[in-house]
Amino acid sequence: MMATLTKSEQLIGLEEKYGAHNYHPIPVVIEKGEGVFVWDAEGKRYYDFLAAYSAVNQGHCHPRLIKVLTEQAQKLTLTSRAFHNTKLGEYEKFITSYFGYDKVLPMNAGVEGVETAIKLARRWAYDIKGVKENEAKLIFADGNFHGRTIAAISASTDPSSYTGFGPYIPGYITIPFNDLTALEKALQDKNVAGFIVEPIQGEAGVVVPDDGYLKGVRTLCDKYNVLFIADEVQTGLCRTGKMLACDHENVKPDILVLAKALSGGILPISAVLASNEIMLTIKPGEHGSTYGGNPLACAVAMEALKILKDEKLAENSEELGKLLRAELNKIKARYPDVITTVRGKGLLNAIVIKEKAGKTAWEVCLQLADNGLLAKPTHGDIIRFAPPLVITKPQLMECVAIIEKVISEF
Ligand code: IF1
Repeated sequence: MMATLTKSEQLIGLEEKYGAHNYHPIPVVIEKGEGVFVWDAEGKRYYDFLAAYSAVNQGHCHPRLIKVLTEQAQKLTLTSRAFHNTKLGEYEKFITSYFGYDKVLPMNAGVEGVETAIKLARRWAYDIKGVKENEAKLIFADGNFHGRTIAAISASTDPSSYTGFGPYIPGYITIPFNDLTALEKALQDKNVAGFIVEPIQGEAGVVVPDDGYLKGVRTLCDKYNVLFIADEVQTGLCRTGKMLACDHENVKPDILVLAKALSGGILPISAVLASNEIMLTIKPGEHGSTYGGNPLACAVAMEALKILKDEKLAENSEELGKLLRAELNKIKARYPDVITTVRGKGLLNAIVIKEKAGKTAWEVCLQLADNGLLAKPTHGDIIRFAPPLVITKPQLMECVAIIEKVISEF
């Protein structure tokens, strides 16, 4: 007699049969989300320690976002940019003054924001810097992750991102992350338009550069008349304990790319912010997207940004991030043969697991799930811990207890 499958098992079976196999998820099927919690199809509750890779900084289904979403959705959702709409101008004014830039170009996915930044940098190089047409170069950091499009994976140094998808976009240079000497050497090439970098490398496993690195990048980009392009898709919007990761060193990138928590996990919204000089190099009809700047996204994004400040999420991220790392280091000290590294900034953190008796970070994550905490490994042995920024101290301590229990049983 075939045992009856649970609802979760049935649903996983449907994905297996009818969906592309482009992911290998932790075997948990989520049905409901609220704040720091999610519930699976059987009603089991978990702490979400991934927050959809920092898209749910405001917490799952934030009531203020759901209210704005449902109100706007009953009025107008999409016009395309063939016409104006009553939310776009209000949003553009709001977000440009929020971050201190002249203009914003609204897109949808984070990678579309990165692609837009690439196009702006090249266009600025030709029209303003005077680089010869089709000669513009872009510098990226080893270990980068900027998304899954051909232009993004052409910059990748991770074979699992680029293998089998060539030929790649020309005019790219990669240099070691956190290495100002290597950057200055690459900047000797007069055709360089910009340096695109994550202020903290997320996918690489929460790699935090030395203090002063971002300031050094800013200084070198000024010295060589090259655009400093910050991909803050994952590090931005209070995740690292400041509004932007660049704020830790008080540096202002020439082009700022935002996404993920710009909608608080409600719908895909990205934004590229820049000066008039840079932004106005793209003329009408030369770039855009069907949903870019749609009124639903504009309404939700304004509310998502207001929540960050109203609920002081940067301060909470800073304070609880310090507490989390202190607690993780205590666990590391007790189990040095399991945890080799603890690193992060704000509530973007990671631990490195030493494989033991054939057990890996994957098994740790399965055990964490069994104990009611969701996390996922990256690059095999690194586990990212990045809960929604609305987490409270008691909730964080409960999660620390779960992590300690699992590590002790490893
Ligand atoms: C997936 C990774 C994280 C990003 C940075 C641009 C993008 C991302 C710094 C593109 C997206 C997501 C993609 C998502 C998982 C997640 C991720 F594991 F893939 F690498 F966060 F580290 N710049 N990161 O982190 O934004 O187009 O996805 O909206 O499953 O691929 P997107």
